[in-house]
Amino acid sequence: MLHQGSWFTSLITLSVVFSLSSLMLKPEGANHTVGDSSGWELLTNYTNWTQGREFHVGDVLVFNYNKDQHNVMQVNSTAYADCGRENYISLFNKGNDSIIMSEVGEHWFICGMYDHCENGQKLSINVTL
Ligand SMILES: [Cu+2]
Repeated sequence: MLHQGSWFTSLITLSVVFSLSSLMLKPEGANHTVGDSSGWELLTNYTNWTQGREFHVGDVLVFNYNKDQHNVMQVNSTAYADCGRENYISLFNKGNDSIIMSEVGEHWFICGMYDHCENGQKLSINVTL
């Protein structure tokens, strides 16, 4: 006859196993490689690139670029509009930067090198739940 304590132990073990498997089944955020194979550079129109895409909280933006030529500045709407480089929110400059979208709303990115932003190297996306 099974001791009552063992029953509880089995139940707890089962529930732990189920919780772990539901965690593993939880869908992860999507990866979006900015500019696809072109990456983050001067000749891509990033407004076109965002067309037909959905960005959700938990998704990851991947910026691939030559770090001697470009960087990624997360900025506010004003800095996005006038390419202001002084008051950026975050600066990324590794050349292969993964940025997790943790908040709902508009997110703005510019290149802070040379006059790249003025020449159109900027990205604005709307992140939803
Ligand atoms: Cu650039």
